[in-house]
Amino acid sequence: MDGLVSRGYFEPLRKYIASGRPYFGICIGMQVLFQASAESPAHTGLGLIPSNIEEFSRADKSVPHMGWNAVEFLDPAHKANEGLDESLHYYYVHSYRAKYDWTHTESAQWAHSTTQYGQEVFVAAVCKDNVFATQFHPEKSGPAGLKLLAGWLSQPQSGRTSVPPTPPIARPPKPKDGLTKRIVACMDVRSNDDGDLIVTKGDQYDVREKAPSASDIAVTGGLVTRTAGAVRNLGKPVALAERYFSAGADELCLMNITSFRHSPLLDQPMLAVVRAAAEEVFVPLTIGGGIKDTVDPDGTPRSALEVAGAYFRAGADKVSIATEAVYAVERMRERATDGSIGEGDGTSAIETIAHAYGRQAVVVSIDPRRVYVEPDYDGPYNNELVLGKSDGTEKERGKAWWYQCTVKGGRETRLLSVVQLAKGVEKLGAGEIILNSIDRDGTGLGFDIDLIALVRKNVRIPVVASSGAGKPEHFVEVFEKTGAEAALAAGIFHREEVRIQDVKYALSAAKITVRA
Ligand code: 1PR
Repeated sequence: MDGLVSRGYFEPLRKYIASGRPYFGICIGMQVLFQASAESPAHTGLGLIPSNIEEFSRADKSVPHMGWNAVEFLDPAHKANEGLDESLHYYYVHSYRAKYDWTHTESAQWAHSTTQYGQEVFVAAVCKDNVFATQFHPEKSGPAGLKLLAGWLSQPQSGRTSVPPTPPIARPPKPKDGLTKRIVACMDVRSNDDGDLIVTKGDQYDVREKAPSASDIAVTGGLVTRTAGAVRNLGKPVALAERYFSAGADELCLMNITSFRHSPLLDQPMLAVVRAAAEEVFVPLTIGGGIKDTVDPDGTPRSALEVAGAYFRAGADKVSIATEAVYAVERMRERATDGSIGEGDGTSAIETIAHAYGRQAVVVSIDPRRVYVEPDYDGPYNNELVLGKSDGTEKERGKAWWYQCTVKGGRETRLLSVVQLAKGVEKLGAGEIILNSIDRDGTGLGFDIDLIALVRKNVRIPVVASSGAGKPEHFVEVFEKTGAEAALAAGIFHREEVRIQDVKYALSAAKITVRA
């Protein structure tokens, strides 16, 4: 609303809509049609729909509502249902919603369809005369969303203004929670030894081949030396992103894994990758690595917010922060004098980006490692000890463990546990956690169920389980045992050992809702 008012668009937009010309609002573009929002009580909306936007209750679910959910038509015979399909899923990402109150006739008449999340039924789309708007993102809803947009764009002007011919009847919807579990394909991107950007994949974060190839043997001054193996090359990032989109991935991640080195914004090659991927991929795209304050080669300082902004404008939907998130929680804990988790000071990357773009746009990627101790250990983090069954080395069998956070892609450990980090970033304003495991990464042994269950029960934001997937059954296991909202894999998809559809068949067979 600030943007609309300061640019002088508020009144022209109201007049435009009143003139009967077509309006298609998406997400916040639907919410501005209402009177006001709890997200920013000091602002007023366009006020066309006489009710307010409120926050989801966290009592029974993770907030933001993030993922693919169904719609239900309020008037099944409605002409404008064309293009929307009750049997398909659409992508939602929001913490605030318009509650569907069918007893409030004036606003309920705007409601075109509803969606259920947890116990709450909210407005999925509004439609009246020339105005159509959706809470979900059609531009990120794969073929289903593109069909809706194409249908709306090809409607004749006369068709739009005459729909609906009579006001729809306000009536209670049938409650139906259609939120699916999400399958995420992740691409770790870095330059190979020739300087080309490639998708690589590590074993416990080591991305170099074990056996050096002929090209890794260097001859200097008659002395033959063997350097480390070549960086594993699993393909080109944009080509792989297109492949996963077509194969039915619900989301994609691109991680710049060498960003712990200097990562200027000027001529950042990852920006071009994101731009090219976003032109072909119509599901949410997360970009991670190097979301931090930086300095361009000409000396221009760039804030993390500017870096994130450049990725959003290039087509990313979410940015993922790892190293800076650890530092921010450490600073927050240092500021607290009473041993509590502490408070943010508004300056961290998580806070500044969440403030500008909303918490749903900020993901924190966590890289924890198991630390084995004796089962009767009584030191720091003993309240987070897991007494599970270790699949580690002989030395680790029969021991207990806790999970320690790392930075710079696992190169440095910090005095922070995974639970402290997860709770800290949630408080700072992160909207989602990608939970990796250095121990499981690339092993194919399955997700670290203990780790994911531990974090899941300590935060109320969505958790993406990551690292270790080796077969479709591992996805069934992680969803059944941990309550994670999404599961991510890399190696098995890159090497084409498992297809995304194989994972979805296994989940459907186990009665876990997925997007077809
Ligand atoms: O610290 O904010 O610049 O972010 C750096 C990002 O790069 C972090 O998200 C970090 O996890 C990632 N990263 C850094 N080094 C590596 C590495 O592999 N050497 N990749 C790395 C981490 C983990 C996942 C992987 C899953 C699934 N890779 O991205 O996709 O473990 O793999 P699997 O299914 O094959 O087991 P910053």
